[in-house]
Amino acid sequence: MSHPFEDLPTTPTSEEVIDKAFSRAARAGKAKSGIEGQQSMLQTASNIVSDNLQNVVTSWPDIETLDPFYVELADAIIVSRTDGEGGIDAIKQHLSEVQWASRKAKDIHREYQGRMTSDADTARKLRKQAFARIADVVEEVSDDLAAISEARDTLKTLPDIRPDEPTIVVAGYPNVGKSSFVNHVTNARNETASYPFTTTQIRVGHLERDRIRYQLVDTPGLLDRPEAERNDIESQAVSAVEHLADAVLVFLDPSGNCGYPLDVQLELRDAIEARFDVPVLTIANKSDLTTDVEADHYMSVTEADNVDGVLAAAIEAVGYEIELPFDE
Ligand SMILES: Nc1nc2c(ncn2[C@@H]2O[C@H](COP(=O)(O)OP(=O)(O)OP(=O)(O)O)[C@@H](O)[C@H]2O)c(=O)[nH]1
Ligand SMILES: [Mg+2]
Repeated sequence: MSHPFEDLPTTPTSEEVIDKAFSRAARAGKAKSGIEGQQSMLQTASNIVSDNLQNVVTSWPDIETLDPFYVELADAIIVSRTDGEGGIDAIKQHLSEVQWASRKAKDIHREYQGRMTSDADTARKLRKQAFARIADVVEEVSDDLAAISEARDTLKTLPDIRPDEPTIVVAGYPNVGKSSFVNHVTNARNETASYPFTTTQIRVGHLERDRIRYQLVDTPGLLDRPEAERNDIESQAVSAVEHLADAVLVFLDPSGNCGYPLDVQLELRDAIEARFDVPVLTIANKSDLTTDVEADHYMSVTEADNVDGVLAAAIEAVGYEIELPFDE
């Protein structure tokens, strides 16, 4: 189980990078004396700074090669966490600043080492000068490191969503029975992962049919009201979900017990049908109360009536075919 941001290591602060570099340098300096001691200190400090900053950059997945679902979702999440500033492009920029600082630390080393050859006193002075410049360079990217660190902490908490797995998205107004359905058919309340997404979370459950793993995505707070009521971030999250969905189930509650009149529920269904390029099935839930609406399928989750039928229809709509290696 993993998503592309799961293994991102902690991002160090600029102070941590500087402290580590200079304390290691002090140790390295003690092992030698005179000019050599000073040179060894500079080399150690420069290496530690350069390597640590480089690690920050290389630990990030290559954004260009990520599945568009993750790019879009990460973008929305990072923007939402930084008051509308940033997004994936900002992270790329921060990473390239850190990359610059990593190279700069090496350059400073190169620039000074040739000059630290006359006598120990001069070497010491130059080494101190070089340390100050290295510290300045790291300081200069402290905001970049902080932004990367924040993005990393947020992205790590993404639920494990597999863009490549056949996916059924469950949509519909609040209280129509979406979660009841997902919990019923995935039979795994514990497996559902949530993402705290502004007011919203994406929940994921899994089930297996004919040895194919299907992903069920419940979208409370997202695909549960008119598009006009969504803010930018939520709209972007919907775009992310568009990349993900292989079929969409729009749940209706014709009883109106959910608290929303049927006509607005049908409008939402029409909007989703217009927006998604994959099969969209209309599912009338709470058939134990009423079935007074036109729909593709009727069920009652609480009475366990035709829930499996709806699931089978969804799987059929996904139409996923596994390619067997021995098929001719
Ligand atoms: N009578 C009846 N009630 C149902 C049925 N399915 C779900 N409910 C009830 O409807 C209420 C809402 O169900 P949820 O599954 O939480 O609805 P939801 O769509 O996930 O709601 P949000 O998470 O708020 O978007 C609960 O009290 C369920 O017990 C059904 O088939 N018949
Ligand atoms: Mg729910």
